[in-house]
Formats: sequence, C-alpha cells, structure tokens
Amino acid sequence: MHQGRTTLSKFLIQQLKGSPEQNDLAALLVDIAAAVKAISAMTAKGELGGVLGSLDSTNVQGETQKKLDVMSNTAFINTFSMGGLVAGLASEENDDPVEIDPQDGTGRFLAIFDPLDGSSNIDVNVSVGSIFSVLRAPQGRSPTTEDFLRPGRQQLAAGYAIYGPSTMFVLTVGKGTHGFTLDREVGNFILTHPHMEVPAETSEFAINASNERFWEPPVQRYVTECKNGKTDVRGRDFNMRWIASMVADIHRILMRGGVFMYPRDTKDKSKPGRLRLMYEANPMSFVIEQAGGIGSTGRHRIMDLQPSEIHQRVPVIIGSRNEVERIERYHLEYDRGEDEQYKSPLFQERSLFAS
Ligand code: AFP
Repeated sequence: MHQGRTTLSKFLIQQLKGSPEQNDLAALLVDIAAAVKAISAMTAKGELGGVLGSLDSTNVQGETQKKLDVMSNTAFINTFSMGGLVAGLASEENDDPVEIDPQDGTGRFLAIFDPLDGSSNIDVNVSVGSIFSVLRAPQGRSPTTEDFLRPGRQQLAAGYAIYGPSTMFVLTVGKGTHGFTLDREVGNFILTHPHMEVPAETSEFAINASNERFWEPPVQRYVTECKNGKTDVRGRDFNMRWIASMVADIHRILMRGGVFMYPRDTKDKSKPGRLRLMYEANPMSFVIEQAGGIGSTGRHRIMDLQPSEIHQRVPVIIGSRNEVERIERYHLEYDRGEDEQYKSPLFQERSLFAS
C-alpha cells in the first residue's frame, strides 16, 4: 500500500546528490526532521504529557517561556550537538549563538531556529510550529556571531514544521518548496505537497488588526481597501484570518494564497517590527519565494537585508506576489509624497524608515 511513496530521505537523496556538502545538508535535514518528530510527539500529548503552561523564566526577548518552548529548544540543541554536522547554532530562545564542540563532528553548517513559534497558542490547543534556517559555517576556525549575520539569500536551506491536526514539514533547498506529512504509524515524513505554489491572486489577508492605529499609512491604506471590498478600488470582497502563529498563517498562505503582515508600527518605538529577521523573516521568505511569492519589509526584499544583530526585528510582509507588490507600491508612493489621501504631515521624516 505504501509502495511508490517518497519519504523525506529518498527525496533529499534525489534533490541533494552530488557534492559532499550536499550530502551533509541532506543528512542535516533528516536530523532536523527527527527533532520535529520528537516535538510533534510532545505537543500531541498536550495536558496528558504535563507539557502545557509557563515556566518562571523569560527568554532574551523578555517573553515568558512556556515549558514546550524549553523542551523544543532542547530537542533541537541535542539533535544538532550530537549530529556532527553543525558548527554553531543560534536559537530564538538563547541569548547568544552557541558553538558546537568541534570534536563532535565536521560542522559544515550553522543552524538558526525558532524551536516553537506561536507558543502562546499551545495552552489553547491551536497550531504551533518550528522554523529553521541553515547557513554555511566558516571552515578551519570556530564560528563567531558575525558568521551568522548573513543576508537571507545565503541560506542553504530553510523551512518549518507545523504541529496541527497533522504534522507537516515544509522545506526548501533553493529548488522549489516541498511539503511532507508525518505518517505517525511508521514515523516517516512522506512527500505529499511537491512544488508548492503561492497563488499570485488572493482575497485573504492576515494581520493583527488591533494594532491598526500604530501602523504606517501605506499599510492602513491597503487594509482599508481590503475591508472596503467591492465598494472600493479592489472591486472584490476580502476575508481576514489571524491565527497569531506565524507558521500556521504562512502555511495557509502557501496552500491557498494571501498576504501575511506584521508591519512596522509605533506601538513600541524601540522595535522596528515584532518578528525576528534570522529566526522567522528570512526562513519564511526563502520558503515563500521558492513557491513564487515575495518576502518584503514593504520597502526592501527581506532576504537582501544585512543583519546587524542576531535577534534583530524587522517589518514583515510576505505572501502572494501581486498583493506584496501592491503594498510595496503603496510604501513607495507614501515615501515619495505621491499618496494624496494618506499624505502625512511627517512626510519629511520618512527617511527614518530605513528597512
Ligand atoms: P509567540 O511565539 O510568543 O506566541 O509569538 C508568535 C509570533 O511571533 C508569531 O508567530 C505571530 O505571528 C505573532 O507573534 C503574533 O503576534 P500577536 O500577539 O501580535 O498577534
């Protein structure tokens, strides 16, 4: 009955055959899938596993850690430490990147990950996920923090796992975006969604609308037009979805189109956005761009940003090509003072918005 199914390992052997680096990358992705299976088993137990609830600790972002945040982080760190393929890792839950003992292996890669994204959803049994990104490690010396600070276009692989009604593993190595579903009975990821494509046209948008008064005018303009639907310039009605779990929102967009926005806002002026460049924006941009969509800050391609620090936050606008291009155009028109309706008295200060 299972004949002809493509397992993750078989798929990776086919996609990454050739150089020793490619073979090692395939092995690393299999290791990541193993950590994902462990986290999937933990999340699936819910209250019965005693894994719900918060700890007394906070992470480097000042966020209260959930038990599953810490358990998922440990699952990834153990996998990378024992696998012998990673020279250093950076986790959203850790203050600084960690070097892996060189004696443990060859360490060709740097692994960057958000072990459990959307963790505020765990206790209410809503989908959460893990996000990962892989960079090339420096050879012949130990990695430094600077080695992690590379633009997203240099990622060798990226992807996410979504722990929903089924567990899925979605990845790209720069040859399209492909989705695998966990067959729990046999413990294998099976290729179920080859060559995923984000539809260019969509009538769905995802944003935390409670922040509306803090958004910049170009985003207010876009969302207002979507909400006005048939009665305004868009000429059709839109639907809004917000799961507050980036992985789940991005997964929906990958499956049926849409645009995800966590734009720049003035809620906390010390932060140019909520989401993290290295752990969330870059890997998700790689996945979405390999599926024909776009990842943007509204003003720049996310994967072209030069990171300045490991926990850097950026505005994020990701999804269907036509919608993201429209939002970028609204930013441009606003910055040039060409947008009559949304012209701001602060127009001269717009050069402050660099990213
Ligand atoms: P947590 O991991 O702290 O739950 O944050 C999730 C997240 O980074 C991202 O997955 C969501 O899109 C976003 O935050 C939700 O933010 P709001 O709380 O503003 O809805």
